[in-house]
Amino acid sequence: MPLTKDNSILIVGGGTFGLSTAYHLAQAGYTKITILDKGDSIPSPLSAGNDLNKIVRAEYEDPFYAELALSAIAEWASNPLFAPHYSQVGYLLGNSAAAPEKSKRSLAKSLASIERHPAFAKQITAINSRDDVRAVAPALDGPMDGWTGYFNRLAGYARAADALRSVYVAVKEMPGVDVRLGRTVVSLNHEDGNAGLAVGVNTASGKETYTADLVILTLGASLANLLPSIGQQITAKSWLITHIQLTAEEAVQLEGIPVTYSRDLGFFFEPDRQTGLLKISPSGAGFTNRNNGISVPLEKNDFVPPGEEEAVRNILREHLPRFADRPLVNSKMCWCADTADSEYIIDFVPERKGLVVATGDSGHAFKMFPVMGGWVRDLLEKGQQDVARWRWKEGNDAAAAEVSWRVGSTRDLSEVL
Ligand code: FSA
Repeated sequence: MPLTKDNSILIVGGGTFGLSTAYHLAQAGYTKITILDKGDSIPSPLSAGNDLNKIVRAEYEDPFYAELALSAIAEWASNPLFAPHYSQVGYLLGNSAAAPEKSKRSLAKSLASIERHPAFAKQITAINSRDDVRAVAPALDGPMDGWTGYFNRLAGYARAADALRSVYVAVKEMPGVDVRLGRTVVSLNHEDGNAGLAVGVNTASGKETYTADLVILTLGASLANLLPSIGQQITAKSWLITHIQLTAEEAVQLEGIPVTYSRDLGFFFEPDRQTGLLKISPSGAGFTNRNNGISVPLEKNDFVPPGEEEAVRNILREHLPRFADRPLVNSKMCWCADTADSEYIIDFVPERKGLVVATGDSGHAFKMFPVMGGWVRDLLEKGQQDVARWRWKEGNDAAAAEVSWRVGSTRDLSEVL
């Protein structure tokens, strides 16, 4: 039976994929959309998008994603819902002298995806010397000796939590959208003699059941908790996100600095203009939390794994040494849903009528927030996934992911805590 705008649609998870999906469906005139989220507020503490800021850039080793990210940047720059949360400060991407060859190769490939692309004409400057860095980011006064890479002006960052909040506020006012918070989905069952699904929910005060023609699971790295059949296709991996507090004066000195990513060390953003918080995240291949083989996020994430503080201080010493000893604040582990090939999974679940997943961010999805819900809508309306790379990935083992832009190897938190 083809989908109509009056079919009931339940979105489980009000994070990045979930809110974008609700927004696109409501805009297209769907009339019965319900979002369920476990948190008592949106953005929910568990959402990876609940973060001060995220990188927005369109250079990819794969031109397919470069085009999608360009379409997202166009929305970030011009759609009044997203534009207040986007700062196009540019992206300074490179490798310190000691970076592994792998890192240098991946960067050269990303650069190739944009060098001859008309959208990037006059936007890219190669960085081959310390003076080249100074010319584009004079406020970075660390050694950065032998640092090479490029500066891309058609990029920047999104104030991620703010963007989620705005879309949430907009969506819940849209006709046909209902949001229920404090709802933990614990079961998914097919109703007897009916094509729809019955979704069992725990709340603080008891149990509820929701029924819908279509259920879309947008649970990020936590998806395997509810849908074990996704099995090895996604692996929850976490990275440290932390901040240093700058004074108002210090923050002004760094106003407008590009998002800076030394592939082998990590990345940081301009200080938040409201709070003076400067976000930093060290490089690495991520930390898993394996229980019986499959990695799922921890509930409590306000810790710094051993060695990671030193990694953050290295980033500061290299780029902004005057802050190298500042205390780290609001540290947390941010959980991504990694796939084996870093492709998203946006598809119907085989053998489960009416059940859809939109997941597998693989650490590169937030920038797509303005457009990703449109891909889910396309899937629903076509009734099948035409984009082969986003299909359900039976047999793929995300644990074997070898991601070109990451350095080091994945470790389980049980080995380090
Ligand atoms: O798409 C982007 O530019 C995000 S990169 C941020 C990052 O921390 C990765 O560097 C890391 O390897 C992991 O994938 C989480 O996201």
